[in-house]
Parts: sequence; C-alpha cells; structure tokens
Amino acid sequence: MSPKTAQELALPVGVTLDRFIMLSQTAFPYATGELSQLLRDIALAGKIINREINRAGLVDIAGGNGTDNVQGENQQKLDIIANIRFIRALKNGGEVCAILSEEDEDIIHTGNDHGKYVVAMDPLDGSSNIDVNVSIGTIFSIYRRISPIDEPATREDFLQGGRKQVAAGYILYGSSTMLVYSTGDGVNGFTYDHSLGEFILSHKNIRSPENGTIYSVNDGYINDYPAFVQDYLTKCKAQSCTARYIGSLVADFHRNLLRGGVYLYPSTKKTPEGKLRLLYECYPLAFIAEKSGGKAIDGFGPILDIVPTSFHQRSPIYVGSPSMVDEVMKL
Ligand code: FDP
Repeated sequence: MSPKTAQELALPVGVTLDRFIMLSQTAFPYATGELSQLLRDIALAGKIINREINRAGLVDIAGGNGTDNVQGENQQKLDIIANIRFIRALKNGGEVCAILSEEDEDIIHTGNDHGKYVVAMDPLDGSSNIDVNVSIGTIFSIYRRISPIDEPATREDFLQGGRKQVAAGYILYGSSTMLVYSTGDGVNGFTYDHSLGEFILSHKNIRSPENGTIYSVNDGYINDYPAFVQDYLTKCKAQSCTARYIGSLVADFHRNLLRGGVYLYPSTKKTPEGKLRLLYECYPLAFIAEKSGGKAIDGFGPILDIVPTSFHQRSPIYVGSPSMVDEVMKL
C-alpha cells in the first residue's frame, strides 16, 4: 500500500457556512452584511434546536405541552422551545424588526425597529413526528420591510407576496442536520458537522431533477381529494411509481428535491383551503423549488403569485420536479 500524501492525510473540511456567506456577500459590492448576519442568526438558532431535539427522550422536553397554538393544534414542548429559541436568536441578532411564527397569532416585534428585515417561520414543522424519532424541520422566509425604518413593522411587511422574498430556506433535522437556503441566486445545502459545530457546504447549487418517480401524499385522504388529484394518483399507481410520505413536509420536500418527485397536499373536504400555511410553509418551499428549477402550484397557478390576505392562511400545494407538477394539472 502506497503511503498517503499529506493532503490525503488531512483532507480539507470544506467551506463553512460563514465563509460561504462572506464570499457570496463580497460578490455584491453594495451589500451591507445585514442579510448575511441574519442568515448566521438563523443557522445559530438551528444549531441550538438541533441540540434540543437530540436530547428529546433524555430530558423532559418530548411530548405534548397540553396547550394549543393559534391553529388550534396541540403544541409539543419542542414546538414551544424552538419558537423561543428562534425568536431569541433573531432578537439578539438585531437585523430583524418583526417575526411571524406559526406558534403566535400576531407578529412579534423584536424591539429592533432599525432592522431592515422581517422573518416568517415555522420553527418546528412536522412536530407530530418528534416523539417517534422521525425527521422534522424548520422553515423560514425573509422579506425586506416596506414600512419606514425606525418605526414598528406593519402587517404589510409580511403580506408582500412570495415573489418579494429576498431569501428562504429550511433546516432538516434528519439522519444528519442540513440547512438549505437561497438568496435568489441558486440553492445551496450545508450539512452540520457536530464535532466542529459548523454547517459545511455539502450540496452546492442544488438543481431539481426535471422528472422523477416519487409521489408524496397522504393516501388515507384520497377519497376527499379533488378529482384531478385522484386521477393523478391512480395513474401513479398504474405506472408503479414510488410512494414515499414521511408526513414531515421538510423531509418529504428535501428528498424529492434531491431525487426527483412531487409532494401533494391538496384541498380536502375537511380542509377546503388545504392544510399547509402559505406564508411560512408554501412560499419558502416554492421559492426554493423555483430557484432550483422546480415548480410549485396551488392547482390554479404558481404559489409565489398568490396574493396573501392574512398571516396564517392556508393553501393547497403541488411542488417538486417540474414535469411531475405539470402532469398533476394535465389530467
Ligand atoms: P404536522 O401536522 O405534523 O406539523 O405542517 C404540517 C404537517 O405536519 C407537515 O409537516 C406534514 O407534511 C403534514 O402536516 C402532514 O399532514 P397529514 O398528517 O394530514 O398528512
């Protein structure tokens, strides 16, 4: 066996998230660094939540808290913890003037009225999976405020519409923890190295496969779906496509983004508006989908073109490989 070279013995660790953000920022001569700092704050919150999730089961942070959130859903203790962790990281970071969270009815003013940005987020998505060790995620969406600096943020800052997002992404707490985000120019993924405490660039310039074989849907509700969805699912089954549904939006979306597939959450008789929330679930994932070459529609048109009217409104969503999303609508 030939001896290894010095390079081979000490392989480079890769590009850290901080370095990547810094390098991306220097590509824009007028960038002030505030968005960069905000992305770092989100990454920090992600690391802290990752730590909390990994301790679930050992300390008393798993399970329901006996309270309901603004959607009337049972809150898990980790939902509440993740919400607090995120809000605190964004408040301390100083770049964000207000936050909209799945967990809170109204916007949260951070006290940083000089901050240029607002963030809509689902601090812990797929939380019914926490207690059974299944992947969960955080989703975030960033806008530049339209209200005047040094005044309190307004509703309108959050209701600008999906096309106005300046950045969006998610953190997936799965077999490894990953941060995937886009500032509009490509989509990049970073895997968390626990030993270093750093996110390392692992998935550069992610491109959605044009087509795929995976369809992800809650098949248990099939009789409640619109006819065009039922027809599509019948066709998927006839073609022996691969059914994969974790029931954790971030994890289902991420797998399909890498492998090629479509995620469907249609309207149902019980939830005629769909189940997923427009501002902090559908918009950010639609942004990532489009920026990677994929598609996201609500059954009528692009998700990003929906005009928002309220903070917690819902939408049906069909998102993933463009050919598959087109096929859903063709039938
Ligand atoms: P959860 O209710 O566990 O928080 O965002 C809501 C969400 O999970 C998504 O993560 C997931 O894809 C979907 O709901 C699952 O809904 P169903 O149980 O109705 O399939």
